[in-house]
Amino acid sequence: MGNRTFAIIKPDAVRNGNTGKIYDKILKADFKIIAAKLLKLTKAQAEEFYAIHKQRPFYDELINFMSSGACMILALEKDNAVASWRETIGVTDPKEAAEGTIRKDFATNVQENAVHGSDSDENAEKEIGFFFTQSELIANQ
Ligand code: IDP
Ligand code: MG
Repeated sequence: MGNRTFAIIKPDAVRNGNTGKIYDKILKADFKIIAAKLLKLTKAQAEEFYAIHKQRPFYDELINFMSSGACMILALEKDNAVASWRETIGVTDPKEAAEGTIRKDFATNVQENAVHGSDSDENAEKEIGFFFTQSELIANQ
């Protein structure tokens, strides 16, 4: 199991002033933030990041949403990071998400669901590499 994952605090959560509260959840769940940047994605960046969902009916809306405002882009470190972060954020649809998860507490709906989390070690490394250079990752804190 890898010890890094990739997270986004999505535009709905940044817009609603929830960045700080979500940072608190990240740190209380014992993740280290090893890189962070505030970024308004271009449509092209959002399209490439979510290319895997191109065939899904919500793709165009998702691209519009993800490029609609600032995102907080994060690389996180913890043992078993991918699974642990997925557990911390909860399932995609906040109506189904467990109590205390970030999506349960901060998501608006299945699309505007506050945060992203990688779904595998391989994708975590790809996603980190998409947004951060190697020298921006502050390891061994
Ligand atoms: P995940 O973020 O929990 O991994 P995915 O299935 O990978 O969920 O979907 C990526 C993102 O696409 C979701 O986080 C959400 O923003 C959006 N999305 C997923 N399913 C739907 C849907 O049924 N309607 C609208 N948006 C959706
Ligand atoms: Mg996913």
